[in-house]
Amino acid sequence: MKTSTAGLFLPALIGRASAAEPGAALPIPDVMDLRGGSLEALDAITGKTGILQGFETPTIGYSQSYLGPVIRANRGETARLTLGNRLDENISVHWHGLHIEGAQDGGPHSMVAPDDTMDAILDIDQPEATLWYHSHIHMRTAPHVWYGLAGMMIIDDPDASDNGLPDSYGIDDIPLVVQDRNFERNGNMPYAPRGPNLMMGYRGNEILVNGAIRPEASVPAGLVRFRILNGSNARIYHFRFDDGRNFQQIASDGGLLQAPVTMNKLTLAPAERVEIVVDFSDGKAAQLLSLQDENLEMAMMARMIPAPTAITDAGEFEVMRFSVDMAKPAIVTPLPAIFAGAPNPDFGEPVRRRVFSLDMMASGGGGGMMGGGGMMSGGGHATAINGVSMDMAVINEEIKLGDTEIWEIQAAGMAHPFHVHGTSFKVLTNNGQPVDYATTGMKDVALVNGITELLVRFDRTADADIPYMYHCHILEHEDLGMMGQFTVT
Ligand SMILES: [Cu+2]
Repeated sequence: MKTSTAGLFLPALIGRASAAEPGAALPIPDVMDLRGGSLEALDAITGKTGILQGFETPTIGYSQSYLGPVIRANRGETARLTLGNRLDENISVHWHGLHIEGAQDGGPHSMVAPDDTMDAILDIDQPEATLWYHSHIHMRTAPHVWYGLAGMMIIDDPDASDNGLPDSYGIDDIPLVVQDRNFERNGNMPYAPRGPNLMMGYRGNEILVNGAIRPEASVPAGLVRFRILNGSNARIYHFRFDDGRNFQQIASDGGLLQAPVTMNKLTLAPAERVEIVVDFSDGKAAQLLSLQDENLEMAMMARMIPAPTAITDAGEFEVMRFSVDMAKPAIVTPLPAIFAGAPNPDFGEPVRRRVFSLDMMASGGGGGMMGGGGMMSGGGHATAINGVSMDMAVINEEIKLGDTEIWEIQAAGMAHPFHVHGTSFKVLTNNGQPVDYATTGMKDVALVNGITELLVRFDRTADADIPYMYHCHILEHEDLGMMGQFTVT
C-alpha cells in the first residue's frame, strides 16, 4: 500500500462537479414483493444514474442502476430469490439483520461469480423490522456498497397488531436510504480512499437520499413514518429538523420499541436503522439536518476529508427537505402509548463473556497497535479485532447453539459501529452506564466509543464452511480486516 502524504488528499484534488441542485423529488424505490411465495430475480448490474445535474454517473445496483428495490417479505414464510451477477467480479447479497442460518446469510463465503446465479432461500421468522441487504465480499464490501450494491428490506408480520402506524408505502411510510458520496468534475463518484480517508472511513461531500442529492419529499398533513437506513460507508449522522420539532422514534434495528420515544435529535451510525414518526399536521415545510460526525474532528482540522457544505456555524448540513401536500390522505390519530407485540425476548442468563478489542494498526515502520492519534502517521494500514485481521480460513470464535453471552466491545480513539450477523442483541451498558432497553430496542449494530456490553443470544446455526461474521461497519475498517468469523453449532 502506498505511503500516505498529506498532499494526496487535499480537497482541491477531489474537486466538485457542477453545483448540485437540491430539491428534486425524493425517489421512492420500487418494491420487490416476496410475500405470498413469489420468486423474484435480483441481479447485480452496471448502470448510469442521473445524480448530478447534467451528468450520468457510472454506478452499480441490484436490478436497477443504483441501489436496489425495497424487498418485502413476510414472517412465517420462506422468501425466495434468484441472485444473479452481471458484473465482472464476485458479489454477494448479505441479509443484514435477518435471523437466518449461516448458509442463508449471504456473507463473504457465499459468492455469486460473474454470469452465475445462486438461489436465496430465506426462512423468515422474526418480528416486523426494517433491515437491509448489501454485497459482502471480503476486502470489496466498501467499493461495492459505495457504487450501489445495497437496498432496504422490510419484514412484515401478517399476524401482528398494526398499532395504528402509518403503513401506506411511499405516501406516509417512506424509506430513506441516507448516504454520502464524492463526485469528480466529470460526474463520476470513484471509490478512492487514501490515508485518513481510509483509516477514518471514506466520506463524501454530497448527501444522497434514495440516490438523489438533498431531495424533497411531499408528505401528507399528518403522521408520516420514515424508515431511515444509514447506508453510508463511514459517516455518522446526528439528525434534527431545522425548526427543532419533536418526533417519535418507534423502532430500531430489530423492530418496534416498547413504546414511542419522543426526541428532537437522533444519532445514526453506518448500517443502523431507525423508524421515526413525524407530525406534519401543521402543514409546515421542514428541513432534515445533520451535524458533522464525531470521528471527523481530528481529520477535519487537518482539512483532509471533504465535508458537505455547512449551513450553520455549528457545521450542520442539509440532508433533505419536506413539503406538505394538504390533498394527500393523512393519519392524524396519535400513536398508542405502548406498542402491542414489540419484541422483548428473555435471553436468559449469559453463560460466558467474550471481549472484542477493535484495533487500528500501523503495519509499516515496525507495526504495533496505535491509539487514536497515531493512526495517521506513515506506513501501511490495517485493522483488526483482538490483534488479528480477518482471515477467511480462520474461525475466530465457536459458540454453542442456544447460548446467551455477554460480548464486551472495546474501541479506543474513535467510534466504531459493531455488527453481529444472524442475530439481534440488547445493549446492556455503555462506558459503564446501564442502557435502557426501552429506548434502544433490539439491535444488530452498536456504536462503540469506549466499552459497550451486549447481551446476545445465538439461535441459528452456522458451520465452519459458511460461518457468521462480526465486524466494524465502517466499511473501510471492515475491508482492512476489522472482522472475525464465528460458528454456532
Ligand atoms: Cu471501525
